[in-house]
Amino acid sequence: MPTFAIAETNKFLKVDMVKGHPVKLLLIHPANKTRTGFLNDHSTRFMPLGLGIVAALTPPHWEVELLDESFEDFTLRPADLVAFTSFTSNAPRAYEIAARYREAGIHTVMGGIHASMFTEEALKYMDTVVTGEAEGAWPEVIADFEAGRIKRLYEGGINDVDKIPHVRREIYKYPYAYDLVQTSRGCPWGCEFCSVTHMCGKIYRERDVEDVLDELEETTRPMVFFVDDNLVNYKKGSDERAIRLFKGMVERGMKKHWLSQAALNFADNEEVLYWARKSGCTIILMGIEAENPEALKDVKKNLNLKRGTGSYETVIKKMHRHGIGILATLIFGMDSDRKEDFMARGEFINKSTLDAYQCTILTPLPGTTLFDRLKEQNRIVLNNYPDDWKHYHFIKATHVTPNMSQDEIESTMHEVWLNLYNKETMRRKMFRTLWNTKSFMTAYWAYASNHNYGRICLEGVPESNVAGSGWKNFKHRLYLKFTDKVIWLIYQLVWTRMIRKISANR
Ligand code: B12
Ligand code: SF4
Repeated sequence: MPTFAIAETNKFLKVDMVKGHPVKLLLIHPANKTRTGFLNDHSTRFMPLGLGIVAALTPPHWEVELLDESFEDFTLRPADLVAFTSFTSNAPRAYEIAARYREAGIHTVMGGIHASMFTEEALKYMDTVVTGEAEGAWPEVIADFEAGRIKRLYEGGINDVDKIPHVRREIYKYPYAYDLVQTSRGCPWGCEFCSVTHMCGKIYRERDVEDVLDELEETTRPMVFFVDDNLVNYKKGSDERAIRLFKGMVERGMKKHWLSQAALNFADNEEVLYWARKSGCTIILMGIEAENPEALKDVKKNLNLKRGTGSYETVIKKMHRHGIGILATLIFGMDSDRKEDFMARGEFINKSTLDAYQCTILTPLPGTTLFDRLKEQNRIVLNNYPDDWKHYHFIKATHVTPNMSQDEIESTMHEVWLNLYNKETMRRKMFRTLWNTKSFMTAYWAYASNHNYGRICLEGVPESNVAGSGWKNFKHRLYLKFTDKVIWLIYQLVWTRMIRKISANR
């Protein structure tokens, strides 16, 4: 008997294991189809790590399948229980798919960041909602479902790191370029625009290094993304822990190229940088946010204020000396920002030795103090929820500032994007990275990151418009065409071959 039929009859009935039917859990990672820039390339499609943990917490008599809409369009497929994870910007799509399953009488569950931050809303569209971490709730959800008494709401809370299981990686049947691994959770800084402190707690919770190394040995891809919010925390002993982790990777002979997220303190200890590079660190994503202290104050980026904006170049230089690149995130649309501040921030990026940059519009994510403040000030303009959540991907202005309208924010941002993500600037940055880091790999990663993010921000803008100011000049045109060919060749040789290899191993 197909499991689909079991589900239809079993919605609130006790699941009868004695009959020996495998029960099927379908995990869904929905994709926001209104913003396809995130989905066009292997390097911007990432495995949903939370669902790998949900799978790991599911008893072995369950069959588990993952449907990732970044790779595959949704089609209604058999399941007894359907579980979603979702960012805010994907929530409307999760609700749309859930409606199809609910119509078919199949029980739907949603967990993850959006469901945790906007629980009342999620409860309207799902049969069950799990807030917080799966580790604290999923075993109970499954037991209750099997017993025919599944509840509407479960609270997973924040758990001891020893409870985190190894991610069940065989569910990732798609050709993801990176394996995602998390070594710590939590952040005490509470920047106004960020949900991490609310979702993951104020205390850094660091996993045991040997356990992380064991999990790393289970990964199959040559590239790893450590998804920690700050790989080297501001906790006593964090440097030593990081060194142990990186040294461990070298000693166990892992040949990985990796990236992660970290703050300015990443460059404090030369030994951390040395072992990071030796273990395969290529680029570090860092929340620079702004070059101007007033803008940092607006969003309570105290971490950078404490160090001072003058420390940026020293940090970059130290990382470069070890061959490590820096992928900076920068925010536009703070309260004090005017058009000239947008342009100045763009110019700062251009002139700085930052290798790659993600320039986004300040966005009030649900559950953040920014959301509460802007809501109270009646400044959120895209607020027809849940539909408007689809615009909360940082590329669209969802609020107004005291100095700028929604249109002004968007058109000025567009100008900044064109200045930074044009072919000429990206090529210049790439050669500069090569010069500064003496690493071909780092230069290529930085270039690829800029290229990808530019494509995401300038989605729909014709290629000729992003060519660069010199596009009309013959010499420049020749130069761009030549470098285009070289980069395409490298892409074919290295990247495409690797993706094919990963696909063949699935
Ligand atoms: C890695 C990461 C990315 C990666 C990969 C994303 C991916 N596919 O997983 C990349 C770089 C692509 C990315 C991009 C973006 N990201 Co991001 N990202 C993260 C980060 C740092 C870690 C996520 C992670 O893997 N954590 C580890 C796993 C284990 O945790 P988890 O997913 O939360 O899962 C746990 C619980 O939530 C729960 N759970 C999760 N799902 C489910 C499902 C069920 C059924 C149950 C029971 C439980 C459950 O249990 C899990 C285990 O405890 C988080 C910050 C953070 N600390 O969470 C931001 C974060 C998720 N990103 C965020 C944002 C805003 C973005 C971007 C919009 C930014 C941008 N414009 O560049 C884009 C959007 C991309 C897109 N495609 O839509 C926000 C999301 C806020 C929100 N309300 O949606 C976060 C929270 C950071 C922040 N600033 O607040 N991101
Ligand atoms: S932006 Fe970074 S430092 Fe600030 S709260 Fe979020 S994770 Fe912590």
